Amino acid sequence: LSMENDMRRALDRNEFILHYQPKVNVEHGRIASMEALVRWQHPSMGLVPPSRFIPLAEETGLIVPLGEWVLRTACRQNRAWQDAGYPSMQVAVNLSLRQLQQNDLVEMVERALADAGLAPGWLIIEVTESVMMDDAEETIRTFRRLEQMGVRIAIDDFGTGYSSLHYLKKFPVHSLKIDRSFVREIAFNPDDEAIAGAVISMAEGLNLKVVAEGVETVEQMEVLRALNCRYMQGFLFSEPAPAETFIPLLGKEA
Ligand code: G
Ligand code: G
Ligand code: NA
Ligand code: MN
Repeated sequence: LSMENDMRRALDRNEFILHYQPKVNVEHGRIASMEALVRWQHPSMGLVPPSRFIPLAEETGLIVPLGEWVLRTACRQNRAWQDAGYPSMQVAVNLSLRQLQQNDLVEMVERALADAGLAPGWLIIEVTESVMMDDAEETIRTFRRLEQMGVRIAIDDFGTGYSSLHYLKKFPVHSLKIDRSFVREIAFNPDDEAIAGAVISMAEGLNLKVVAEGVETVEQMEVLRALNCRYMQGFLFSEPAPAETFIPLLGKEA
């Protein structure tokens, strides 16, 4: 309960911050998008990772106002990068099931984009397969409205849930993120290589983009590249870091 109260206060006191982790297009090495990942800058505990507070935020419903703050902040940051003249990048935000169950989610997203002055096509919403399992008809309607608005939808941690293939047919999905558990041993485990290869071929056939998550070594990158994986994310390129960290990396457009 004290943690819950702490979190409520933390929202008012602006103790949450966003880090960003790039997804890189390995064909030319440029950043295709930035994923926003929330952290809690706690006055006494220091930087608290989302694994320590997102589950409680979901249970208590605090994820709704927290998630709105994340979305608004990420959209504003992306607009600021555009205004500063950096090469175009999309911004990705993770959404919990609890947020998708809000009747006004679509309006909330619309307002966040409008207030930031960001066109919907710059926003990617990341959801896990488990989100798609819940009350599928209602969720599909929500996703259709988001997609009609121009927002892009990514399936996070792809391959760790179930019914993935069925839901791929029914949901307006634009990209798949291959879960890091398939990437970790990909350089020496032929099974992981086969699974990643199959996901990439399927995605090509379905016209979906594929992002490999958790790429930490050059060897992993090379195996994935040979499988035609164009987008990668992981410590090899960058850890999640505050927005300012990327200023020297981004380079201005000519
Ligand atoms: O950044 P880190 O690896 O600690 O993230 C751990 C988990 O927290 C990831 O699964 C990530 O998707 C989730 N997460 C990070 N930021 C957010 C957020 O803003 N909203 C939601 N719902 N989940 C987030
Ligand atoms: O579930 P989700 O994909 O949203 O989780 C994102 C989290 O994964 C980030 O918070 C980040 O800390 C972690 N992460 C990102 N890249 C790597 C990586 O290369 N290796 C490992 N082990 N974790 C990573
Ligand atoms: Na994610
Ligand atoms: Mn993921």
